[in-house]
Amino acid sequence: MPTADTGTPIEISIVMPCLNEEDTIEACIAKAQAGLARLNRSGEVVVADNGSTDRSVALAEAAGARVVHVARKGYGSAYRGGLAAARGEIIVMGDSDDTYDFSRIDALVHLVDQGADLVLGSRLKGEISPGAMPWLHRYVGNPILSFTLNLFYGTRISDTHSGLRAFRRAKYESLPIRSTGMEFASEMLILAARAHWTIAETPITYAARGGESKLRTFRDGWRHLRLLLLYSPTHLFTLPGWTMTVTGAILLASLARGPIHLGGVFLDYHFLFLGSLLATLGTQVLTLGLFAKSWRRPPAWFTLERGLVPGAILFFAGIAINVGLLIEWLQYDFGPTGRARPAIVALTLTVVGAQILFSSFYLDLLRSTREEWRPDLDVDRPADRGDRGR
Ligand SMILES: Nc1nc2c(ncn2[C@@H]2O[C@H](COP(=O)(O)OP(=O)(O)OP(=O)(O)O)[C@@H](O)[C@H]2O)c(=O)[nH]1
Ligand SMILES: [Mg+2]
Repeated sequence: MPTADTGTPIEISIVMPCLNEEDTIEACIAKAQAGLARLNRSGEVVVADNGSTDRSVALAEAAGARVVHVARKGYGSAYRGGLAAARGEIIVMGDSDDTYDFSRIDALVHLVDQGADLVLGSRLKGEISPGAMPWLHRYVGNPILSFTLNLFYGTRISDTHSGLRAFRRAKYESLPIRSTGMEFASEMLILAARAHWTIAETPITYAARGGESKLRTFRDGWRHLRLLLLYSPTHLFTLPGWTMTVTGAILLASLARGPIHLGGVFLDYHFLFLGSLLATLGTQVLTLGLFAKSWRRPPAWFTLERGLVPGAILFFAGIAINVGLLIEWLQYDFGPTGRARPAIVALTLTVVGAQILFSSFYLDLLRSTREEWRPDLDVDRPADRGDRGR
């Protein structure tokens, strides 16, 4: 098998992150070398280590791998360092705990050859050996995170947490990945989806790992979820914001004149308060969503006046209702008027209107100070995509 040492261009780099995997690293490298031999392509095995304290590094070197030492801690950092050092045209990445069979990477590589931008080994379409994946990961964590990623980013990936993947190095280098931890795996998929990559899957077998797991279920699960939310202001702010605002507006409009009966259900002040709360909170969340989106690219429809006009209408409508109530009170010679309902509606309109007015100024400031957008984030949203991941 020709390798880097012979001076032959390297066709395939197999990159593995490694943190204290002395029980399995040799087996993984041997399987990777067998996989390259099966493909009959030139290749290298790169092991990315950032702090193993066991014999992993020595064993990896002795087994013929090139060990890359990465200064920064974390799974994502290790991969970023290892991938930056890889020289092959095609990259296959996977864990060094002997859970993935690197001797059978041919299916992944062939799909890259056929034009897929990213190929994922799917454990769910393939086989998961007994004891390889804890119940909590298999039936709770992975399905929830996969469902969320597919929903938010318009992909149809069965196994978003699969660590066995293949792609072209040049394509990978176009992704502005910044994760340092396990959420690296999700960030790669989000950015690939946004960049309209063709994503393919092939069934693989997932074996039980040797050595100790480095995954901390709740900490790492949260890091994935956090990333999924932060990359999608639409799902984090805009959709919940609209839901709250519209529900609040309906409650306020229905209860402004008096209580309502829906069958045997009686709705009164509490639901009016709830309507006020939802409308106020919803508007705040919506404006935060606009700010978040504007950080990347301000909405094309926005002008200061388009924000100020509806804000002023709502604000002054609230003030007008309050002035009306004041006049009524004066007419009652400062006595009780019992007009709490319109007062609640008025206060909501005033708060929501003022929120929109001031947010519009803030948004205009953001817009005028962000003439040059960050090029690494200036990519289309998944909703614009014609071809979704297959
Ligand atoms: N260099 C480096 N490698 C890491 C780090 N964390 C994890 N790894 C490696 O990344 C791979 C994935 O970690 P695992 O502990 O196997 O995580 P997992 O596959 O999600 O969980 P298990 O199902 O328990 O195996 C393994 O090869 C680890 O050795 C790290 O901080 N630095
Ligand atoms: Mg593992």
